[in-house]
Amino acid sequence: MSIESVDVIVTSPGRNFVTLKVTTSDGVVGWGDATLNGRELSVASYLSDHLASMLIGRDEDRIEDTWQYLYRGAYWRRGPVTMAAIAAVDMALWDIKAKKAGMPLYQLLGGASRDGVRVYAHASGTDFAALSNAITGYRELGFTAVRVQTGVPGLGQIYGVSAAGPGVRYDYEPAKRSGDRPAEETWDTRQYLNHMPGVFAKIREEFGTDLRLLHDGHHRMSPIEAARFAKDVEPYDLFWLEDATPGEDQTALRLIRQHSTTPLAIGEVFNTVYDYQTLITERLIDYVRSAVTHTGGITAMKKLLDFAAIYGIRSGIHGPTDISPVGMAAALHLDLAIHNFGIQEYMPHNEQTLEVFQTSFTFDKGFLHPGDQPGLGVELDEEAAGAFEYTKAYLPVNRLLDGTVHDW
Ligand code: GCO
Ligand code: MG
Repeated sequence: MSIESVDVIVTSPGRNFVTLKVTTSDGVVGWGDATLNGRELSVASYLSDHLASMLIGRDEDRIEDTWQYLYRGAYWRRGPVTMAAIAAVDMALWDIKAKKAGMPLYQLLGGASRDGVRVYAHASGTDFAALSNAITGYRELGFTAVRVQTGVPGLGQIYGVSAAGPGVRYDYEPAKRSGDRPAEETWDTRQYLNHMPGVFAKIREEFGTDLRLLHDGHHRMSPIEAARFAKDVEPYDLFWLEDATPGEDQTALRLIRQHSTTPLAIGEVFNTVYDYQTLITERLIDYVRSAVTHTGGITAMKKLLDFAAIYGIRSGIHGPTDISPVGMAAALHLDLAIHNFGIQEYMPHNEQTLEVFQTSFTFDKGFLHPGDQPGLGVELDEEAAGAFEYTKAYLPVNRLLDGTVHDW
């Protein structure tokens, strides 16, 4: 048996997705998520213009060999576009292997280590009342963990908060269809640092101490600002503070660790284990945030998480709506199987997306389960996908009050 065809499907059911379809000579189809929010067509071209011809005729069962062939064969190492393309191929081949074995993928990864995958939702609000409503809504749905993001008085639209007012889902994940350039937002870290600890105090006062609270700093603080923030929020027992400071300067986390025991999560913008080497070996983080879709797929993610396990570091796989249901399913199979599972991000996809992707993972009282369909358990409806044309979209650009470009 061999790979007979490789197709790249770009669709936009409310937001852009790139999906790889690999079909074997026996007609077995595997799917892979190749979505890189805001730069989707780069990955689509990498797959269709460069990798597809390399895959035709290869033995679909040789997953590790294919991974090494694509990684080392590129010559140029790493990066989000390359690793998203390799991830899509890897996911599709694992989907095929599990389908041929007649098993859900997690069974090939060692079987279930738990009954379900604890997930966290995104609670946000322009002010505390709206945030409190959102938290209440997610608790009523059974979530035991919520990420909390709120507006900062004096600042307008900022990351993580829906501009559409209370109760409306945060809609920036899909990136903004803002024509030929990104939308711009204004930021001021000092106002944020002075505002947020009081928000956590009010949340703990209103919702008690059981609820797991997560917060995303989204790369916007300097190391010393992040150290202050982590120390200031220590009394509110966060499950994690995410992307407290840009993580590519891995040694910056040493400063935060010197000042606080607030658990730290980093890595959604990383794409190989090498981005984590110091963070993991020096235990500068507590959770690995990469998405299967951006980090070379299931093969690479399993190796990364096994490496992290040696240092007592757990998974916190990235799962916003710009990870497709295929990428989400891949995460859930890994989440169920690995021992050092931490938590899984879960932003439910919109109705249009679920018209295109037929999923079999299920949500029950704050936990997801990937299901027991053979393979990943997600199928793409190509006809439905064809109805949603690609529209260029950008993630926003942030500027400080004086106009300096800043991390968003
Ligand atoms: C998260 C991420 C997202 C990113 C988005 C970019 O924690 O889910 O920070 O909110 O901004 O994935 O495409
Ligand atoms: Mg994040």
